[in-house]
Formats: sequence, structure tokens, C-alpha cells
Amino acid sequence: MSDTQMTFRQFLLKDYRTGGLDKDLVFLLEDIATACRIISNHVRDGAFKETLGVAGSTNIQGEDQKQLDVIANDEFVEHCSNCSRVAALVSEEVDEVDWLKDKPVAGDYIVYFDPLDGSSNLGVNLSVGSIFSIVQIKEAIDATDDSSVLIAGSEQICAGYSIYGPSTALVITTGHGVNGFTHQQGTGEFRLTYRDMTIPATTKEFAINASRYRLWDAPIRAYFDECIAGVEGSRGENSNMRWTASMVADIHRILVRGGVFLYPEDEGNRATGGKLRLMYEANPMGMLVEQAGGAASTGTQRIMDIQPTSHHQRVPVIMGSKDEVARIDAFHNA
Ligand code: AHM
Ligand code: MG
Repeated sequence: MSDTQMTFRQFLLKDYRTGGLDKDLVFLLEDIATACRIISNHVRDGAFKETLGVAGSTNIQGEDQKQLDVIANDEFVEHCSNCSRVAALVSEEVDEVDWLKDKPVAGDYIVYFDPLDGSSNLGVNLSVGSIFSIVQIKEAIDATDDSSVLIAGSEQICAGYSIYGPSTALVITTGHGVNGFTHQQGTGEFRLTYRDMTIPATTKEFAINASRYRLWDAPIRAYFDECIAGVEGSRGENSNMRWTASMVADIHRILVRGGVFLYPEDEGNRATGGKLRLMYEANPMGMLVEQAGGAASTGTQRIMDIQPTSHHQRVPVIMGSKDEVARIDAFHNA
């Protein structure tokens, strides 16, 4: 069997047999894959079931929840709860930490997830996705205190996302590179189609919501200005811009062909520390990008080194091709 025909289960079992993954993590990842398959079906059926609209509720971020945000969250909760070693769930859509164990012990998992990222794109039929991060605790923690889940991204043992686009794909890292699996309609299997994803160190492609230019700080403006100056500016070459407003789609593109993604802190979001959430957006995407040879920074600090202060904390995000992230960091340190 060639590697490109390998199913997700076969890929995980290969890792398990060589001692890379423990059995419970294999089961948990299979359950997450099942949740993603089901969410993908919900997204594709949304127009028929009339679930693309708002649910009439708001989440902790003060954002209107879409019906599919709630449905996707329920799928993640149900499937992650199958694993007896999952101590707690932290979801973008739920205010409090969902403790599944009363007395979490060393070796238990905490799963952080954004069940349906980019859901503002649902109504216009653009790609959306689910993002997840798994931490294995090293000692017993207090399940009566939500601050017990505030663990730095460098402690992640696994990170991944599923993208619901023209095809559904699942991309993961367990700390040994990044691999992606496309969902095959006929068999229902995820099969290895993106092997050892690698981000080139250099790029000419950047992704940022440029409508926020007037709100940006000087380093981001300086970087953007040199990009759009093209051959006439200090870079001496033209750049290309892409912005999907769906982090999963933008990061997937970067994992496939390189580029840099920016959602900086600016005048408009400074009060909350940025737009994107640390524990279930920036950390998992940061781990994937680093594992693919890229870099993930706030402009002044490696994202995965941040000690979280709240489980819905937001941070500035700059990630992608290594040299480009270093160039943007240099603007911040100038
Ligand atoms: P969400 O988790 O509420 O969907 O928000 C996250 C999304 C990202 O997917 C995307 O990069 C960004 O927010 C888009 O922001 P904007 O609408 O400012 O372009
Ligand atoms: Mg999100």
C-alpha cells in the first residue's frame, strides 16, 4: 500500500505501533475525525435544513452564534467525551470550562477547540473549518478552578484542523511534522493526501484584512506599505494578497504553498488584546505552522511561549513563512 492510500486510522496505528502515540490519543483523534465528518455534512446540508443563520444567542465573545456554531460545538463535545482520559473541554462557544473529570490526573487530556471557525462565511458558501488543540497534563489539576486549563501552547501534544471547502480535509500534527487527509466521499475515509506539509521560508504572498489599515500600529503599516509598493519599494519585488476571512482557509493555503497571515492587535481591538483566540486558534495553528517549518509570533513573542491568563484570551497573530515572520518581527523591534 502506498502512503497516499493510507487511511487516517492506518496512519495513527502506524504511529501507535512505533510508540509515538498512546492508544487513548488514537481513539480521541478518531473521535475528533468523526465529529469533523459529521460537521462537514451539517455544513453541506445547511441550506436545506435552514441552519446557516443565527441561533439567536451570543457567545462569551459577544458574537452572534450561528445555528451551525452550536451544532458543531455539540458534535465536538459528544465525540470528545467518548475518551475517558479527557479531563476538560474548552470551546470558543462555551463560557466556562466543561470539566468531564472530577479529579484529573497526570496523563489526562484537555481539548481546546473552535468548533466552526470563520462561520461568518457560511452564508456565502466559502470554506470554514474546525480547529483543535490537545494538551496532556503532567500532574493532577484542580477541576474546581478553571485557571487549571491555562497551559502554554508549547505543551500541546497535538493540534489540527478540518477544512470544509470544495473537499473536506483533516490536517494534524502530533509533534513530528504535519500531514493532511482528504475525506473520500465513497468510502467515508480520510486518506493521506498532503504528506509532510512544508512551508517555504520565503514568500511573496500575505494575508491581512486591509480595511483595518487606519487602525494598525506603525510596524504593521510599514510592512504592508513595503508589500504594496512592490518593485518600487524596499523589497524590490511585487507581492500578492489573499484574505478569506476564514483562518482555516488562509492557514491551509499557507501550509500548501507558503505565505504569511496577520491578524494584529490594532486600535479597534486593543481593549481585548487582538481578534483571534490564543488557546483554540493561535496555539494550534502556531504548532502546525512551526511543525511545517514556519514561525508563529505576536510580533514581539513566540505565540506558543505565551502563558495564558484566561481561556478565551485573544492575541495578535503573525504566522507563516519563517523569513517573512522574522521580517515583520524586525519591524516591531526597530
Ligand atoms: P470566528 O472564530 O468568530 O469565526 O472568528 C475568527 C475569524 C477568522 O477565521 C478570520 O481570520 C477572522 O476572524 C476574520 O476576521 P475579519 O472579519 O475581521 O476579517
Ligand atoms: Mg474562530
